[in-house]
Amino acid sequence: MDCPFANVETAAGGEDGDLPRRQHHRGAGVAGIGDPTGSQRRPGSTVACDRDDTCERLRPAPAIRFQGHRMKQAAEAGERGPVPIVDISPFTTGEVREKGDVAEAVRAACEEIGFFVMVGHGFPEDLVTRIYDVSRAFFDLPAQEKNEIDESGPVMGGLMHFGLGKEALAATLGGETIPDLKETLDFGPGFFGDRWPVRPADLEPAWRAYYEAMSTLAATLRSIFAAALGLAPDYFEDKFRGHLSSLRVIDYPEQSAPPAPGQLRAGAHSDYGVLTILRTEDAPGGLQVRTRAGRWSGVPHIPGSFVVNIGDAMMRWTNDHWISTRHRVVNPPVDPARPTRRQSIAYFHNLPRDTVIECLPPFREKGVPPRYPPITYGEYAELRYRQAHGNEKQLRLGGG
Ligand SMILES: O=C(O)CCC(=O)C(=O)O
Repeated sequence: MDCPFANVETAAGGEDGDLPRRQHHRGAGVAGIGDPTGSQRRPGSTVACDRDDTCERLRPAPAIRFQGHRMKQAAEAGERGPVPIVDISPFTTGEVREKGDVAEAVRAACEEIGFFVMVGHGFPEDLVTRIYDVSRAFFDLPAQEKNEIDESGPVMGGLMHFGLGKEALAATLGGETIPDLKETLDFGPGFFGDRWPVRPADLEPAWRAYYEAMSTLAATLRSIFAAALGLAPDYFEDKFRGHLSSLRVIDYPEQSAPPAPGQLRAGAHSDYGVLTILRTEDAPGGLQVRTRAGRWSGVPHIPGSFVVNIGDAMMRWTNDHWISTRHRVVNPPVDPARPTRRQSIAYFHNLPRDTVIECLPPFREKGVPPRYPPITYGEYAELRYRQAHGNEKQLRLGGG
């Protein structure tokens, strides 16, 4: 709960996330958790999950491909699942018109669901394997050794370790919720943490290499966002100089005992920052998003892809035109024969402390005040942190 990176906003209260796993266990072929309307879907719109009976597994929307300047829109997304797949490669290699097509696909995704599955990104896969393996090696250490790394500490750019049950993402403005069934490591060059452990020896270099490469990918996304918003390609560049981004690796262990009622791998929340780039793992008990219609839908896992979503700061920046969508990680089904451990890697792209978030030019209307007053990112992050953790806790941001 002390983690400065905790992405908190919305409670699962009153939603089906509160149901214990056994209560929403359904048979194959029937839409699962949190989808009261699922059984009325058009035939072929979903495929029953063959491994995970706590969620419906959606057939992914087709990747957006480009033929000449004509983009094949993933218009079927509504039928096939709400999260579109966007191939961003033409943005770096394509013609002007193709770049525009990518920007348009991203704009539509950000307006409609706030999530997309990004392919064609060019991120080095060996860095993913490296951080995955070395983090797994840490999580496999004896608890006593892991717990020598604290949730916070005096080291700028240090590591933070949150043991199992130490965070409840669905904790909201005042609401207490049951802890998530996960263990995490966090790091940001601009955040205080504890020392890096002696073993695994490659932990710190692997994390720093991944962070650096992710920051480059985030820069590409910034220019896609600028194009999507009709802004100059470098519009966001000075605003992100010295950005306070962070990395988190999350271990969702096997569940040897049934979760408590309402307990999830990660409770429903929205991210409070600007943009999240997530590598998921194809294991039972995965990521779901809450659609505008209030339905929970699985996010497709495409090997080698990243799930991109915008956070509350971006929603505020766009005067609520782009949406920061609630998401959660559900429990795996009870099946002793199948491994269900899952590990994901999240890069949270955030602003520097002094950047002011105020309604972006495309959303300013003459004579109509924006929904939110200008606020620096530092003030905003502090506000959100206190909302989630109480006034006695203080967010320790670096970066000046
Ligand atoms: O592990 C996942 O798939 C999602 C994690 C997440 O939403 C978060 O940590 O904010």
